[in-house]
Amino acid sequence: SDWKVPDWTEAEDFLRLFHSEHPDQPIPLAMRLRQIREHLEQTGTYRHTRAELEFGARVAWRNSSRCIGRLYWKSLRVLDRRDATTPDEIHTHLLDHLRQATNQGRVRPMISVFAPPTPYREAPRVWNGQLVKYAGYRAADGGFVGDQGQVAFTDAVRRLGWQAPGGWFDVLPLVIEVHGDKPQLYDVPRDLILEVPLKHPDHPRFGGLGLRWYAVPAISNMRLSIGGVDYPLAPFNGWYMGTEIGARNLVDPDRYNLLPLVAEVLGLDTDDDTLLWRDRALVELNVAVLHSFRAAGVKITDHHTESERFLTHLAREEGEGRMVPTDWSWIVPPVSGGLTPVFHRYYEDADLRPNFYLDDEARA
Ligand code: HEM
Ligand code: NRG
Repeated sequence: SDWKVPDWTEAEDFLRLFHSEHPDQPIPLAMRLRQIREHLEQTGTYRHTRAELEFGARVAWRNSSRCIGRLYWKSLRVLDRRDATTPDEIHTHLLDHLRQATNQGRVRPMISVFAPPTPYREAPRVWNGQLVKYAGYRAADGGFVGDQGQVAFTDAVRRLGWQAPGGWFDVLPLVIEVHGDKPQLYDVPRDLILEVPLKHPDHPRFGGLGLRWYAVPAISNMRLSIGGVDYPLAPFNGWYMGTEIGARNLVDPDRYNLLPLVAEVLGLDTDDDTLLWRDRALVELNVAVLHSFRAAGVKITDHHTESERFLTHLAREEGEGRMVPTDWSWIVPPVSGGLTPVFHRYYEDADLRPNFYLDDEARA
C-alpha cells in the first residue's frame, strides 16, 4: 500500500504558508487547522480545499530547484481530478489535459491532480514517464530504433499486449493502473498529439532525415507532495526549451544519438574530434528545433531567453522575501552554458515543500 498518515507538522506548515500568502480566506487559519487535526485523528487523512490544492501545486513548481521555467508559476492552471476512479475516467481526463495544454500550439502550463491514496484504496498511477513519448527498440544489428531511453518501457507495454509499429517516432500507449487491478492500455488518438517535423532554414537535406518531436512535455511520474499529502498521479506540463530536444533527446548517446547523422547531412568531416564537428552539428540541430517549432506555430523558448527569465524570477522572488532553491547543474543549459547569465553565479539549493519528487530518488 502507498498510504501514509499525513505528517501534522507538514500540514500545519503548509496551511500557515497558504494563509500568509493569501490572507483573505473564508475559513480562518485557526479554524481550518483544528478541522484538519480532527480529520487526521478520525480518518487518518484530510482533504485539501480547491484553493489549497491550486496554491500547493503552484508552490510545488516554485520550489522545483531543477526548473528554469519558474517565472510563470502563479499562472499554472490546476485541474482537480481527485474524484476520478476508473481507468476510463482517468484516461478521459489525461486526454483532456493534453488537449487543453496543447491549445493548438499556444502551449499552456497545466497540472491535473488525481486522488491521493487512502487507508482503503491505493492512488491511481500511470506507468509512463510522460504522457507523450516515443517507443524505443533494440534492432537486429545490435543498434537501436527510436528512443533508446524507452526500450525497457516499450518492452513492458509489449508484454501487456501493445502491437509495436517498430518505427522511429511511435507514440507509446498510456498505461493506467488503479488500486492493484490489471494495468489498462490506451492508445492516444493521433489528432490529439501535436508534433513538429524538423527542418533546417539553410540546409534542405536536413528535412529529409524525417526527424520530428512532440509539442508538449507532460511529466507523469513525479509525486506531488502538499502539506503531508502525496499525490502520486499529478501530470504537469509547460512548454519546451529547445535544448531539451536539440541538445539531449536527439543527441545523448543513450537516447537518439543523432549527431553523426546530422554532421553527415551538413557535410562535416567527422574524422577529427579537434575540428569540433560535434559542436557544429549540435548548434545547427538546435537552430533546426527552434526554427521548426516557430514555423509550426508551436510555443518553445531558447536557452538565452529562458535564462534571462529565470534571473527575472529570482530577483522578483527575492524581492518578495523568498529564497529560490536552485540546482546549478540542472539550470545551466546543456549548450553554450557560459553564454547564458545563469552560468556565472552560484545558488542556494533547498528541499522546500510543497514539491515534486521522483520516487526512485531517495529524498522522501
Ligand atoms: C525541469 C523548463 C514548466 C516542473 C525542467 C527543465 C527544464 C524546464 C529545461 C530541465 C529538464 C531536463 O534537463 O530534463 C521548463 C519550461 C517550462 C516549465 C521552459 C515552461 C513553462 C514547468 C511546470 C512545472 C515544472 C509547469 C510543474 C508544475 C519541473 C520539475 C523539473 C523541471 C519538477 C525537474 C524534473 C526532474 O527532476 O526530472 N523544466 N519548465 N516545469 N521542471 Fe520545468
Ligand atoms: N527534458 C524532458 C522534459 C523535462 C521537463 N521540461 C519541461 N517541463 N519543459 C524532455 O522531454 O525533453 N515542463 O513542464 O515544461
